[in-house]
Amino acid sequence: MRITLVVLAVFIFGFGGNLSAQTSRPNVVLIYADDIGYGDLSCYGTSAIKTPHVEQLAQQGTMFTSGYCTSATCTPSRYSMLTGEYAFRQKGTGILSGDAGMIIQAGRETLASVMQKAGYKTGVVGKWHLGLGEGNNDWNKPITPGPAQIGFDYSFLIPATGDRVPCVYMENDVVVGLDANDPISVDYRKPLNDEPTGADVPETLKMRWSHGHNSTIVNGVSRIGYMAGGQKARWVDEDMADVITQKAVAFMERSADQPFFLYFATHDIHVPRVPHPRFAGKSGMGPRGDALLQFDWSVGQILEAIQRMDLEEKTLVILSSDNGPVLDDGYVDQAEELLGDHKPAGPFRGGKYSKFEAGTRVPLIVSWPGKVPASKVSDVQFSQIDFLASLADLVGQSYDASTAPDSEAHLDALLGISNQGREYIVEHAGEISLRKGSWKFIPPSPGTAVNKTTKTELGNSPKPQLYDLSGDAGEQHNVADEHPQLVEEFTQRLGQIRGEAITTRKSKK
Ligand code: NG6
Ligand code: CA
Repeated sequence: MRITLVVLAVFIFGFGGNLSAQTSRPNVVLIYADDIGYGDLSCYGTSAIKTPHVEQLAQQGTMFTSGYCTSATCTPSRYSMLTGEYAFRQKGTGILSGDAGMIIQAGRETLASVMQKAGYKTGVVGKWHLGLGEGNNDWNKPITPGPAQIGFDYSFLIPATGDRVPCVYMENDVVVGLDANDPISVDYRKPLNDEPTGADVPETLKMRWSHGHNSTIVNGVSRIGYMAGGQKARWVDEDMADVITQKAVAFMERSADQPFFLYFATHDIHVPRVPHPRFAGKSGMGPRGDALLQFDWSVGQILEAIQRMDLEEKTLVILSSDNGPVLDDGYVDQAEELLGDHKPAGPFRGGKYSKFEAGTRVPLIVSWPGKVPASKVSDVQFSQIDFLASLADLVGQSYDASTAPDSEAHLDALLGISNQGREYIVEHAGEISLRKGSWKFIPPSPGTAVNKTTKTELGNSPKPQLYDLSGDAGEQHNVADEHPQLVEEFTQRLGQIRGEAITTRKSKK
């Protein structure tokens, strides 16, 4: 009877391929950091901070020097990575508030749905920031659509960001720790009660805000947006890395008998940086450095669990970040004052929000013992937009390319065995810029050159900018005037890439 049911289940639901092929498919663990810059990890050359577990990953695998996220901020980066469509093609894919509806349409093909169709158990743990439900949600009820509608079997989420309300976890569509006697409400326009806010009583806060972040106070830290109720459900920032790391490990343990895909999106090192007392004060660089140590610990826990389950040779681990680094992103945490010689952006210019390289050139490390070369440094151009097509290739799964128009399969590049990557890297920060080989082109863009609050050099200029990264990684010498033909070529190519947007939109109807 049982066997008949299993056979029936295989027949009805399918496993997306033959079973023997599947057993050779590795688990895939995508560790996705928040706001970690190219220069922030010790394997990328900093000596100011030690991140031994990430270093271990780099030693057992390949480390990329030209790995890119698609966007210089979180929501568009994650949207592109999961859908295989550049976020700039769709309105409403900018940084989302905590009560936004889900911006990836239910039922749409995503990196997760591709893996799920291939027979993988799929889970997302950590920062979401892609909206949930239809928006303006009732947080006291199950909220759909959510991750389950775009291919994740399991989810444990920080709904938006650590600095945005609601400051609660969600497990499979439901807030963890709901209490009918203390219902949760959320509002992004006006206070919900007369509790003092961060703006009213900054002197009482655990960590003061520097810009924005002056609304509801949760765990002694004021946030963006207002929330009331849900006292028992509110998270404790100091425990966040422990909580989500444990959930990620538990998901792997539960899923160890079949291939699994885990998207583990850490909160570190986004603001507010409030690491556990085990890490607080340990880096000598203040909370930002301490959060890096905490991130490294999380990575160590994931690697240890894989080892404990004896899955090392059956698991592909990818580590990257959603955008470049920022020091003051809205809280007074001495990130700048205690930086010393450390260069979060490595040799690059700009950072989070920027069109310069540091906006999107991020750490990228890939490991799969026996398959991915160990201790290798690869300079192949690789963008996270290509995870979807490349991993589909890995697991032998077809996908709906019409909704993932920008994802190209570059599996061998991702596995560190080919130097053939994508031709153009599209770097999105308001506008899109292009990198091809040693050239970096930023089209004329309105807007201020430097963000007043974060002090990031944004890369905006009324003139076209062209940099030769081979001798000028720091984008200091604009050679656009000396290469009018290249400027013309890049301008045309940019137009084409933008134009494909219009074609894509039309063809979808
Ligand atoms: C900005 C926030 C910043 C951060 C960012 C999103 C202010 C003043 N600044 O609007 O603190 O939350 O949004 O970061 O509110 S991201 O990594 O999720 O894109
Ligand atoms: Ca981010």
